[in-house]
Amino acid sequence: MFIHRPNPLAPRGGKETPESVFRSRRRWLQLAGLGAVGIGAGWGYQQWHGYSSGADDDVLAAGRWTPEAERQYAEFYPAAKDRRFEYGRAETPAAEAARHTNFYEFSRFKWCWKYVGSFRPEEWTITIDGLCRRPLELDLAQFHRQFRADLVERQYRHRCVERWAMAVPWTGVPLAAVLKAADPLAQATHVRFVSFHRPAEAPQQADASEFPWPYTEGLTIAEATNDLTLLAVGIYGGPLPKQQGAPIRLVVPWKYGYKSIKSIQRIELIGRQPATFWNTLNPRAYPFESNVDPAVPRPWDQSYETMLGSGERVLTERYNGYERWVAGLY
Ligand SMILES: Nc1nc2c(c(=O)[nH]1)N[C@H]1C(S)=C(S)[C@@H](COP(=O)(O)O)O[C@H]1N2
Ligand SMILES: [Mo]
Repeated sequence: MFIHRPNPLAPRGGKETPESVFRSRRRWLQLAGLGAVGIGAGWGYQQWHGYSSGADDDVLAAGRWTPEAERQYAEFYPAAKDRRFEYGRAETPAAEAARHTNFYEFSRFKWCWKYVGSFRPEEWTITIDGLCRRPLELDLAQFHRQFRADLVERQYRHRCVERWAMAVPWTGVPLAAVLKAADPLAQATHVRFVSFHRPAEAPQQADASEFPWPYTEGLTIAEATNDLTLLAVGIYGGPLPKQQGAPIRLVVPWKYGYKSIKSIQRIELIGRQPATFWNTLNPRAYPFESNVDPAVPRPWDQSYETMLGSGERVLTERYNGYERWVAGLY
């Protein structure tokens, strides 16, 4: 059985969450006097400025790999379109998806593109091991070559628990194909994903006291091998921008965004439910399963979402509208 291990690194009683940081700050401001309102206005301006400053070209340029690496992987794009999947709404502009990101290794704010300059996703090894007969250890080029025939482009919606959403075309390999290559043992009930730990490249990792690095996530084996579950290496017909989880990330579109772990180094087949990053910090706000579902109570309302770029509000659907694909799992 999985036993919750309290996280010794979690600040302020482990209540730190992306939303509550802002909420508690706002509450505090309401109680303070005029001076504090002034500080609040400055903080608000800094947020707005940090988000809005930067031309689309700068946002996209910040995320690019070295020119040599971009040349090396160009042959894999565009991948064959998998026409079974459609957004059902307008596509999010590439620059808007790259401008507003969650990537706590780089920043607790949304303009992570400003902090990825030192990140080197080209130098990467991905390991698939644990309860399997054929563990794999592949550098990025080997990964692309081995799974070339499985590469597809798919239109998916993405829904963050903070209520922002996007609709983007990923390029990737169904995770089922990668796990099959490792030949899982029958005892493997769950899959654990581990992100990188490079404090010299990721500014927020240099401060080890705040978060339990590296970022980790998990799925059941049935979820991991569901048709929808994708290991993405690209977006908008090219390699993933650094701030969007280069060089390889998970995409599970029927779950809240934090399940879609970025910049994965290890995929481990295990026989128990693993501890995960946000669940360790706040199990009540971030349960292990975390399917998008407006009917499941959360610390804040999940009935609607706001599209990046257009600002359009859309009612949230159960399983993010992917019920047809995943209802059999639950
Ligand atoms: N390693 C890592 N993966 C991560 C996160 C993170 O902070 N670190 N944030 C998650 C959250 S909360 C969301 S909503 C998505 C955001 O993906 P995007 O920024 O590419 O839109 O990535 C998820 N994967
Ligand atoms: Mo998120």
